[in-house]
Amino acid sequence: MSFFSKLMTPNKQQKQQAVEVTIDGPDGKAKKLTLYLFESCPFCVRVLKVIKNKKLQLEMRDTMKNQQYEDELVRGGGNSQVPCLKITGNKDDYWMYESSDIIHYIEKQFA
Ligand SMILES: N[C@@H](CCC(=O)N[C@@H](CS)C(=O)NCC(=O)O)C(=O)O
Repeated sequence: MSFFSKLMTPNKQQKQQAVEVTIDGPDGKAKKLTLYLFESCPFCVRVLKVIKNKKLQLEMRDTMKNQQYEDELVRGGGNSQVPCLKITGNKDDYWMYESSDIIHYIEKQFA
């Protein structure tokens, strides 16, 4: 199993402790998080390490392995750059680019 696959796959203990990744928005409604990424991207690995440390189970979409994910990233976020965190709200989706912004957001939401 590659280092990347290990980061993508929670172990048994982490599965038991895993936090379901929905957060409350300012409107009190849950929001869903989806991470767009691909394996050879070092910025994605930085984000994955934080997700792993926080024991979060996010939906991951590999844009290299699945053209449909690449298309939805470009259509929705306007750019094919990864990592990108999609924050699904009730009305609008927010597409957050930049690994440092994503890490900051996750650290803040799951402190
Ligand atoms: N400053 C960005 C850099 C991200 C970046 O360069 N991602 C590369 C992969 S490692 C990428 O998506 N390149 C393809 C593209 O920009 O369309 C970050 O920290 O997230």
